[in-house]
Amino acid sequence: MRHQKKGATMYLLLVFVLQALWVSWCHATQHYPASWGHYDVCKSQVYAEDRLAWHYMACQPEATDMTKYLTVSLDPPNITCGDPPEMYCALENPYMCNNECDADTEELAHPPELMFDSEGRNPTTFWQSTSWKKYPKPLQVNITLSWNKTIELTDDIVLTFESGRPEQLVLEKSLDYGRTWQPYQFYASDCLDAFTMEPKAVHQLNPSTMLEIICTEAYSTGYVWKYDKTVRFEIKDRFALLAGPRLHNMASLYGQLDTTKNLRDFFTLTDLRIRLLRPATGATMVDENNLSRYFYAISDIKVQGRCKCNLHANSCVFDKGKLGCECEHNTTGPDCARCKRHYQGRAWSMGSYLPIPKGTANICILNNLGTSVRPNASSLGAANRNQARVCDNVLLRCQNGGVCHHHQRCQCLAGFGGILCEKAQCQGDSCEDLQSSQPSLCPPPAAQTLPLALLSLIPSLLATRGLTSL
Ligand SMILES: *[C@@H]1O[C@H](CO)[C@@H](O)[C@H](O)[C@H]1NC(C)=O
Ligand SMILES: *[C@@H]1O[C@H](CO)[C@@H](O)[C@H](O)[C@H]1NC(C)=O
Ligand SMILES: *[C@@H]1O[C@H](CO)[C@@H](O)[C@H](O)[C@H]1NC(C)=O
Ligand SMILES: *[C@@H]1O[C@H](CO)[C@@H](O)[C@H](O)[C@H]1NC(C)=O
Ligand SMILES: *[C@@H]1O[C@H](CO)[C@@H](O)[C@H](O)[C@H]1NC(C)=O
Ligand SMILES: *[C@@H]1O[C@H](CO)[C@@H](O)[C@H](O)[C@H]1NC(C)=O
Ligand SMILES: [Ca+2]
Repeated sequence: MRHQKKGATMYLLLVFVLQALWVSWCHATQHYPASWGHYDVCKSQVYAEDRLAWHYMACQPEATDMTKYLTVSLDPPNITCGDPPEMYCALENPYMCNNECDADTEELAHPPELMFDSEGRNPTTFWQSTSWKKYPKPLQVNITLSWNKTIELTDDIVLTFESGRPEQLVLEKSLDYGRTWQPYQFYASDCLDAFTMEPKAVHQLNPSTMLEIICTEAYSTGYVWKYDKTVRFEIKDRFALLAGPRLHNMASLYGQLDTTKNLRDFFTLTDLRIRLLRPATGATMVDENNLSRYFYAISDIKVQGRCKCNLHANSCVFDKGKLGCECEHNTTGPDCARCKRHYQGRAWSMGSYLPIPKGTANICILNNLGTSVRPNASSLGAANRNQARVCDNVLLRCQNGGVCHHHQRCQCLAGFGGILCEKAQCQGDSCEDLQSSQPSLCPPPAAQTLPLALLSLIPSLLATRGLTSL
């Protein structure tokens, strides 16, 4: 008996320790949701009916630091300081002029590459523009970052300024390799004055307005710049609108990503552009006698993301200066956005995040028309056009995680029905449960912060064990 009691205490302790470890692990991974789910494997071998078979899953490359793979260009091209050499003064003190820029001296040059080198060095390294010599003509600079590949953002974009943060700037993005541009976010010390927009913050948005383009005054405020030098584009706060404050309900976000093209596109881009429109001036009046106080300097740009491979690849390689997905599931193309030749037995579709946690691969299948009739692209297109499309995985998607098959029917997840899986097959309270309860391995945030809640888990765990061995 004594022995058993000791065993029970040890067991309780072990459970407690394991729980604590598990909770802190969940806590850590939720703070850094770098790997957004369990989509790291594209296929695995399984035994089915006594033989080995491949099992395919949705997969995506790991999120990583995307600044290693970009090319940067400046407009105007000669806007970098140091040619000819120039002395700069501090914004807050026109008599403190010890910042020299000289493009021909390595220690005094400030080329664009210094926005992407690894920080942690002291003093910091930074790109710097010429000063506002031509005031009142605007001092405007475009910094364009190009990947020549569609990528998906997974974390906040963070710009760190060495100078004061600009009074006006716009972050723009392109989805078509720089042909067209859309604003991502406006930043100003006075949004109404600069862009005739009401100032807003991301936390004022809700799930139905989460893709709204806003103007924020949170990153341009006058004199506090010495202490906070960053300008952010808040990706995670937008995710949180769907996935909850600690991103604990990623299933909800995945469900929306699967079914809503706009949402996927919002976080997708090929190029980013930082349009610097007006430098920090500190005071309301620009000191025309000392324009060496006004310039832009950026020490670091952070862009975390991954190659967009349409859930058909778990790796993306950088080869000869070019990013490309290593496509699986018999797909091909830089984004795995096509079926391979001879694998066009059904229309291509992207993989699906649902059901959690492995998703659906939606692989391309062999042409099932006989080998004598090799269908070419146009014949396939015609065949598809002749049939009425019930669903389409790109445009008209099945709802609630359903998967479109042959454009003819939606295969719904358990608990949903209807042509587009739009109907929840449940009644009353259980219906709410089905739609809102998402399988999550991690305890809700409340349980993470309350050790009492944790302790209350243990008796129930012990009770189950009690049945078997105590
Ligand atoms: C940059 O080049 C343009 C012409 O391409 C010229 O008008 C301008 O003065 C130059 N600016 C500087 C700072 O050299
Ligand atoms: C203005 O800038 C020059 C350098 O361009 C500097 O020598 C001078 O001290 C600055 N301050 C004032 C008040 O002129
Ligand atoms: C910067 O880019 C915008 C479009 O995104 C363009 O209208 C503008 O002419 C570019 N150049 C400068 C110097 O602002
Ligand atoms: C972008 O990638 C394509 C191949 O996908 C290549 O042909 C083109 O030269 C690249 N463009 C640049 C500017 O690197
Ligand atoms: C294409 O798919 C088939 C299964 O449909 C698989 O056996 C084959 O290995 C795949 N080919 C490639 C190159 O992935
Ligand atoms: C494609 O196939 C159709 C019939 O299946 C044929 O009429 C057409 O000429 C083919 N096109 C090409 C480019 O091979
Ligand atoms: Ca740097």
